[in-house]
Amino acid sequence: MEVVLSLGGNKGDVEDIFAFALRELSQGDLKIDAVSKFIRTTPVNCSPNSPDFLNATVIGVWDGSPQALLSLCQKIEIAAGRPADHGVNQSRTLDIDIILLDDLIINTPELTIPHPRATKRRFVLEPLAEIAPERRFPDCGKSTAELLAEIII
Ligand code: PH2
Ligand code: MG
Ligand code: MG
Repeated sequence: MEVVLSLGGNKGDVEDIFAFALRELSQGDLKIDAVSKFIRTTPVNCSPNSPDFLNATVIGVWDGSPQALLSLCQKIEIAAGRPADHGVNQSRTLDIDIILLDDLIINTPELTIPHPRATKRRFVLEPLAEIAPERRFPDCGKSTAELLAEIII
């Protein structure tokens, strides 16, 4: 399956943490094909005075189940120092979100794919447009570049 992941963090040495995450994803059997630049972004829907984020996107190939990929991402977040019982949109060392998995649409209590907010988030679409501008989102049928052009702020 072709996987699109979004990496984000705004606590600690996030560049080093992203490098760690990419190594761990590879060792966890994700075959990484492309990694965007790491971009600095303004916090969205976070408490006032939250530090800026570093964001990036990754494209890879995954041969296991969606649930196994989610478990791998969560294991790496915890290894990078993010508590398992973190609050919503709290500052974090590492967040790994699964944005797309082939053209699958998944709605289970654990996993919603495509990621429900990805199509409105510049911090996801901008780095993704660098590595996969033509990639379409199966729920709305639009490409990354089209969705990015629709974002006003
Ligand atoms: N992640 C969030 C909420 N807000 N803002 C930025 N700039 N970058 C993020 O990765 C981010 C966010 C929830 O995971
Ligand atoms: Mg997130
Ligand atoms: Mg997350």
